[in-house]
Amino acid sequence: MDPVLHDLDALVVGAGFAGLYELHHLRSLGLQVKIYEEASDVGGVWYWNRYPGARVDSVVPVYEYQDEVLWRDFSWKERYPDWTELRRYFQYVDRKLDLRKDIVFNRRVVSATWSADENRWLVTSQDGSVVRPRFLLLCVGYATRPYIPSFEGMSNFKGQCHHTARWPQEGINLRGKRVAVIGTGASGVQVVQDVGPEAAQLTVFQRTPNIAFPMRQKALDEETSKQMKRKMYEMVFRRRRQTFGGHYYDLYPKNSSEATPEERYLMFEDLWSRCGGLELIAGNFKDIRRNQEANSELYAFWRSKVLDKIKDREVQDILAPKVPPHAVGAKRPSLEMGYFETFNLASVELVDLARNSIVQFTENGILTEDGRERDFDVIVLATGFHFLTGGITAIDLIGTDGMSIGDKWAKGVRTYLGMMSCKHPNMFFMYGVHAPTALANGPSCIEAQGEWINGCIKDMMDKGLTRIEPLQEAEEAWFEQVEQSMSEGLFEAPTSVFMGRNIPGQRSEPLLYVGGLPEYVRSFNPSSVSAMIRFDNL
Ligand code: N01
Repeated sequence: MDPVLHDLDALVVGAGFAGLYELHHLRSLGLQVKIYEEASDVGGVWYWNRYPGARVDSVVPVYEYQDEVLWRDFSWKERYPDWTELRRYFQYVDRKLDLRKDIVFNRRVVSATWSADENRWLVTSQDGSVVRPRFLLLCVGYATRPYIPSFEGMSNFKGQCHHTARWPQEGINLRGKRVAVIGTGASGVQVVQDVGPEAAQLTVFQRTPNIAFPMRQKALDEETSKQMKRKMYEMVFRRRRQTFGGHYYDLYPKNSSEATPEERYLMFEDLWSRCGGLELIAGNFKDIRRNQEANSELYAFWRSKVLDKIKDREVQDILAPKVPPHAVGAKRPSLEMGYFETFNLASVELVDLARNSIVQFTENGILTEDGRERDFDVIVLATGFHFLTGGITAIDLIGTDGMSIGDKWAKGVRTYLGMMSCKHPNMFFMYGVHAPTALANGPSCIEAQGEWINGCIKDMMDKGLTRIEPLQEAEEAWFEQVEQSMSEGLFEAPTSVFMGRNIPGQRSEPLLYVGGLPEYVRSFNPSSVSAMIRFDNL
């Protein structure tokens, strides 16, 4: 055990956007804080996700901290930065705020038990070390624990097989290789469009078509960056808290039902050609995720655009079928740069798993239902994550009732504001379950939550309070809001990650608050907070 860490005020788990924010801000409140990070460097998802083509789908400067000290002298090279740029940014933040001295890398937290005697968490790591912080902050992200389906014969495959979020840090040269990609979510789309042109053969195994929007990437030169900083940065940072998705643009303040078909078409066309990106959904009519008719029109519009990009009729039907796989926005839309055109290359093949499923992995590749075995050098598993809860339930977090959070949530996930759990005092989590998370820009959501959490901690310190914990009624009341927000929208999808349906056998239930960031932040209102939370001075 490290004796210096014995009486830590706060332990933060994870050194991504949320963890670094908490380290910096809690330190400035005078707390003794450390981060434990499983990886060997800062960056969180941007440490782990370094697969070919990995990049963020929020634009500069939305996807960065609002602190001027951090943006004044840092310039991005592209509107949508890739993983190398994001790593450069995290290194910059680390240096600028002198964070590293309080981060222990290569340390994975495995369990934590609340000690009622000490009013502290006893936190154990994989290396056997124990630390006893007053506060425990789980900044583990929402797409942390890779989901790897159990295909028969996986261990027989003699080539390389990697999940996108566990891509070898040294990279893999895929030029001239025979590559398979399983999964066509955001990660799969990015791998396909990046690897397609250089692989000798690329086979894409698709289960559900991806209603991907054009990214409209642009390079940023030094002069443009300077202008943006001078003219819009501060306004954008203020604006992001006011918008549904934490971006600078917002839903159009009119229902599609009040617009004529022509007006709707022109709106879609404008968003498509001028903006692209997530604005196609998050800048669209305010009821686009609620109105089936307008949503179907948007799908038909999207399909007509995408069909123009794909040459082969059969491939068109698989990538952009006439019948929508689900409503537009029921899953988080991915952004693409040449994804659909990649399938026009002679070396790229698409397998529709809905008609021809994977039977097993073999020594040399993959055997499908039609009896065909394809040989591969590398298989890429772009199969997603134990979304929203997986990073937290991976830690054995034992509450005051002796029950782990995993066992509690197995009966139905309950949280308070997506930040606290009853029976888990002095424990906070960020950018995860029951918050706007997957529908909101990361830094916008994290900074809003961080302000609230740090306010609670400061208040406790100022008043000499020892313990904070939400009441069970508070959790039930928040769950009702989560459930209601989702029931109002078109979120039905057979394998919805927002409902936990992407993992076979997992309970299907609302895991995301989809009421938008401003509504979410309004729920932090101090009068409801004091009524719903128990503070103790033991
Ligand atoms: O994961 P996903 P992801 N057999 O769960 C398929 C963020 N992100 O890593 O749709 C065959 O979306 C599954 O099929 P289906 C972003 O929030 C952001 O791509 O369930 N296929 C799906 O196609 C995103 O939402 C960025 O039918 C199987 C895919 O695997 C989140 O991370 C970049 C299967 C999983 O897609 C996760 O995206 C990357 C099976 N047994 C990620 N099981 C940017 O910022 C699953 N699939 C741009």
